[in-house]
Amino acid sequence: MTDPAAAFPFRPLEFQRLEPAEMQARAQAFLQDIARRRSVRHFSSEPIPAGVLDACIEAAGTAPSGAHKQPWTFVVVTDPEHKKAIRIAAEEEETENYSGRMNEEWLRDLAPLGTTKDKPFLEIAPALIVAFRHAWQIAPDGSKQQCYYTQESIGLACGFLLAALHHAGLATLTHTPSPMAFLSRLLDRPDNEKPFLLIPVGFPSEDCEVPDLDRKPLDQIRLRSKPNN
Ligand code: IYR
Repeated sequence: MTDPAAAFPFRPLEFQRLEPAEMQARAQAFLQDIARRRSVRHFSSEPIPAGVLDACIEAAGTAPSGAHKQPWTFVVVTDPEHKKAIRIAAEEEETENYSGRMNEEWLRDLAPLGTTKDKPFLEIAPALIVAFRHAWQIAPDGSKQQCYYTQESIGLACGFLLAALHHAGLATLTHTPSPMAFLSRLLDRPDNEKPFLLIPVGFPSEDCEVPDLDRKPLDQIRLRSKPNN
């Protein structure tokens, strides 16, 4: 008799057990750091040191995914002509969005952010990372393979990516100039890859300002379940 599990070996978990005081210190340190991340719309054109984006994308690729399909591709755009083409196409979509596709409530909700159809940051930021979600995958033999929970999976990977980029000292924006089919065309991605998020990355401009927003306090976002009796 063959053991079916033998075909899929396990290996010991590498887990770092910490003292409670160290756990508290690290939890607080991470909170202090990530709380300083803001969506940035005013970048300088200063280039990003070599290797930093690759390490952050590798970190994104450690995210959990449905059936471990890793249904993602991250395209790094630094070429000025590519960035310009993306800006032109994004502004075409945003012109439609701001002049009718978004309703009045949506426009009112955006007012505090100060956004408009104009997206100069798409050309000024030194890099754009475009995250593509794999709706399905093609096996080496050419057959079509299912993927699972792809929205959740790519969302998690993008969360890891934003945290990694911030941790590495970079500013980011989560930008969705929808519909984003133009990104598939301009970046020549196959049919199974759907544009999910456009992330301008770089350093903030000297005079960069961000909206004066507050975050929900812990009491509003963390509830405790009550025992039934
Ligand atoms: N995509 C547009 C509009 C926009 C929509 C939401 I929801 C935002 O949180 C921010 C902007 C734009 O980028 O201007």
